[in-house]
Amino acid sequence: ASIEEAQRLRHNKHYFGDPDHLRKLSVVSKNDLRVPSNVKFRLLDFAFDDIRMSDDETLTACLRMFLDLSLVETFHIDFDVLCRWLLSVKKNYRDVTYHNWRHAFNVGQMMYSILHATRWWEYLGSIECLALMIACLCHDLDHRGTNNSFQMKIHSPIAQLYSTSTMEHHHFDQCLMILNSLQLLSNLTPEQHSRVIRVLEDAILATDLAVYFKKRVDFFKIASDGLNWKREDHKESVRGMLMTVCDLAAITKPWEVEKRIAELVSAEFFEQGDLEREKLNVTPMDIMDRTKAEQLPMMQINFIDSICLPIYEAFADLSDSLHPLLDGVKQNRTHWLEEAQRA
Ligand code: 5BB
Ligand code: ZN
Repeated sequence: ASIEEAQRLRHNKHYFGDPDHLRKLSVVSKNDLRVPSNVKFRLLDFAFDDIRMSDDETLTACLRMFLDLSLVETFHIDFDVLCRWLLSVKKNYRDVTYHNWRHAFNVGQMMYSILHATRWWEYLGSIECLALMIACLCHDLDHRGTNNSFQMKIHSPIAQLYSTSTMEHHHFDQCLMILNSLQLLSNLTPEQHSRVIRVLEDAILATDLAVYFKKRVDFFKIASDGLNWKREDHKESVRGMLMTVCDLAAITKPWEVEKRIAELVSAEFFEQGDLEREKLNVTPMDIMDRTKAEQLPMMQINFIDSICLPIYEAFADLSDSLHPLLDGVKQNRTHWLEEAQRA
């Protein structure tokens, strides 16, 4: 790339993609013969694991998912723009221990595989599916590896802007900025565009666990009384809960994967705990206190019982195809129990 081009790119706040890199991705033409099929990366597999994939492969996998859901076609999304947008999204994740691009990518893959397995994309509608896929890839943008209460404690400007769902509002802001600067949705009608943004906002805000606790009561009622796909309030509830299901899906994975990811979650919590001790002179809560690392198995069991089992159970009731997720949670519970007893 020429020096001018490099400078131009550096001055564009939200596009950080290396142009050669982009070219490599976008040689993939409209008929998409060069985007590996979903079979190659096992993208439809609930047990999907990204560990052996390169960063480039995660990006082409995203292209594959968007193509496969017919989103590129349906919304006349320019292929080069989609490539640039994906590069920008990836670049706007920080290199933190857990809440990084790989986490976002895994959440997107989980949404894609659930939409397929359940065939719910037919009921949800294409606008909603587009919004959900964008939401998954963007839902933790610019995460700093610290939670909402930490933003409050350090009086971060974001916490002054948003007193509840602090980081989630910020992730949504970042998402909008990148969407707008890359013009990903420029070929949508104004009505489609505003609908995508509405659904997107709900979906990203739904990834705040506090919101999940508030909204899950209604969802459990819908799941037990019967979901009616004609009702907008039912669909809205399902979309929010789907975001949580995808966000927490590490807990459904084969034990080796779950073990590895739980270590990452734990390490990031400990890093916040260290900051709280060193910079704020406060005693961190147990989950963030590395002197209490031996409690991890019991914490995971508590996490499974109070947060995960209820929601994966409700989804297994809504669709038989989602039973494997519930089975995965139960298997991991058994493993964590063994670990707890070993100690
Ligand atoms: C979660 C809610 N929090 C405010 C207090 C702690 N709890 S918890 O007791 O259910 C808990 C969850 C305790 C420890 C945990 O991990 C220790 C390594 C977890 C936990 N959370 N375990 C996991 O495997 C995963 Br995945 C998660 C989710 C981490 C992301 C936190 C942000 C959630 C957004 C939906
Ligand atoms: Zn997340």
